[in-house]
Amino acid sequence: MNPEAGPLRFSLFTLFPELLLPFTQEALLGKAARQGLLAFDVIQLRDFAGNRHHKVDSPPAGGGAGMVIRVDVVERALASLPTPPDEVILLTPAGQPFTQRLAEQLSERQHLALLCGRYEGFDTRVERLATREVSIGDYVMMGGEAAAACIVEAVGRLRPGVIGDAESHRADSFSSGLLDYPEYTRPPVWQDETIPEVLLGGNHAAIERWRRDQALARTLARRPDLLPNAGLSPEDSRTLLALGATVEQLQHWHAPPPPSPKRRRRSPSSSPL
Ligand code: 6GU
Repeated sequence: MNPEAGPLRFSLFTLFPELLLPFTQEALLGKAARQGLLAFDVIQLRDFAGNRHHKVDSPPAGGGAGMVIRVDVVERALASLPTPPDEVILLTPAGQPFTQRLAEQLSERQHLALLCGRYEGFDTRVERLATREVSIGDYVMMGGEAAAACIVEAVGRLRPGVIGDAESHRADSFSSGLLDYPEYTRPPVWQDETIPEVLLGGNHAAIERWRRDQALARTLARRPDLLPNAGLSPEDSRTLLALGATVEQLQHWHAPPPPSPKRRRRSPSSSPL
């Protein structure tokens, strides 16, 4: 990526700016903003209510509980940006799952707008103002702010210079598609648990192989669903067999992943929604 392109800008639209400000001001994201690597605007949706009471919501058409955020408010809020963003991301549990792959794609953009809902949600016509809808997992939260914080954290750290070399190396280790290997530091013995000999021996090739094997063992035990996309080498396969994986499982993990629903061709008989 071209660092001349300037900072990655996040425009975060919310009814609760105080929830998001710390993520944009503290720790590594705050430092990156001060260095000009990232830029944040936290924008109060209420400022675009267009009425004296700053009211952004109305009861749902057709009746029912709760309140719904008006589409015209969101339209005016987005129109207030000096330039149109590359993406307008609507945060909703009904969105596409947020993954490391999507984080990588978003980190290549220059300007991302994120829309955080509250209450019963947005008028569905807000979808027409969005380039995509994103969910951070299969559970329901009371608003999109925590999801926006997750996205800013995962995307921001992928921009050059935002995290140090050490962490950047670890990032590669997750991007490998496996869970991370375990780390140890002083003291050498704690509650009868010692640091593995290999880590104290200074044989860097042996340490590298041990870490790969640990990553494979943890992924096999905790998240076997990640293995089909992990790009396993023949040596990895031997390790997994030794760890108790079956030949059938290995064949499954080496099979090319199924086509994504978007790319699969619709058969003439399959009916649309
Ligand atoms: Cl993006 N918003 C809300 N309210 N709940 C969620 C979510 C988003 N992603 C998972 N659960």
